[in-house]
Amino acid sequence: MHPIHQALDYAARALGFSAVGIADALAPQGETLAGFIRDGKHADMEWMARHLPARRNPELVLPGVRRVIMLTYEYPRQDARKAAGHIARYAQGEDYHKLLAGKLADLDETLQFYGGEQRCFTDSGPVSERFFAAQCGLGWIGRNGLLIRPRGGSYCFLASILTTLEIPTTPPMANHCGNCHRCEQACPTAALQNGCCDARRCLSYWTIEAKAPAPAEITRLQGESLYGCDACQEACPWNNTKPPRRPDPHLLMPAPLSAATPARLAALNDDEFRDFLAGSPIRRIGAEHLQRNIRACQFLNK
Ligand code: B12
Ligand code: SF4
Ligand code: SF4
Repeated sequence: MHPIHQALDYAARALGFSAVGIADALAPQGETLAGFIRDGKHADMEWMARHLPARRNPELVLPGVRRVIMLTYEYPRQDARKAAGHIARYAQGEDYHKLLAGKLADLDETLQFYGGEQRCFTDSGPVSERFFAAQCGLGWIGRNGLLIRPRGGSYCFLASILTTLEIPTTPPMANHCGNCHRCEQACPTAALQNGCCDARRCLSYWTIEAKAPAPAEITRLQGESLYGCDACQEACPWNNTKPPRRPDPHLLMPAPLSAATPARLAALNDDEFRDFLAGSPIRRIGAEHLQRNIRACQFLNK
């Protein structure tokens, strides 16, 4: 292993990351993302169209960039609210953007020591995180569109560090989906086609990102999704393999949230909502959107 890769790997694992890979920043990304936007599959997330030039050319994000260092960080697999409305596993605990930003800043310092200039992101910038994660062999892109690891499955965050350092790259891995189509079959809204999720049909989009209320065609399929959706991950056999390390306790759901009934959550006014969900990624959707999601959960309204 190259000495910089070795130092990075050591530091990253000490900070709780489960894997590190190194991709060529200028590897051709193909037309998948441009086609996704051209077909309107990004729904009203117009920032995706704005980010397209930078996504396709990381030089616009960091001039002189040579590598994209990709990292995985485990989140919990258990569903802490089983019968009280589903909250996506990634969002059960503290806001991962904040949790990982400090850790990435530490890795940035390590790389500065070797003379590198860096920009760090986790779901927070114009970087094709799944593409680079697959490119450097952290896993493959499954039919649910997510990065799947042979040891660990898909329940992990991806984080990226663009760097000017020219560290040797790590090779991609073969796709192991085979003839399996379980994720497509499990998706309640038929949002998955050809390994890509159409945001216009995805419950994660409608319960988290959408500004407008979901159409009746979607809400009638919403089931128990209060915030996000994990159906295409729950169905994946690779999520039954042993995770590479224990999830960070900061990402576990706090007891008051796991105990809160939908009626209690729906009754929170704006101020109470902000207090109750302080530190949680759920906070950013606001009380009104959560109330809308709760009203649409037929299973909770029986
Ligand atoms: C926009 C977005 C969404 C949107 C749109 C979903 C979508 N279709 O991508 C919505 C809100 C619906 C969403 C939902 C979810 N998301 Co999201 N999302 C993103 C975000 C910000 C951008 C993704 C994007 O650009 N999508 C458009 C597709 C076309 O582009 P792409 O994902 O980069 O895919 C590339 C590769 O697939 C590649 N590719 C595919 N096939 C081929 C073939 C060839 C030959 C080549 C060359 C390339 C190629 O090309 C694409 C372009 O680079 C990323 C963070 C990031 N910056 O990457 C997180 C991210 C993908 N989301 C994440 C998560 C966890 C989720 C949810 C599971 C959350 C939940 N539980 O509710 C769901 C899962 C939905 C699903 N099945 O995809 C994680 C995924 C972690 C993982 N293990 O893969 C990410 C990486 C955030 C993070 N940093 O951890 N998400
Ligand atoms: S997150 Fe839910 S709605 Fe979206 S693609 Fe996966 S299963 Fe379908
Ligand atoms: S459920 Fe099957 S097809 Fe879907 S991502 Fe997992 S292995 Fe691939």
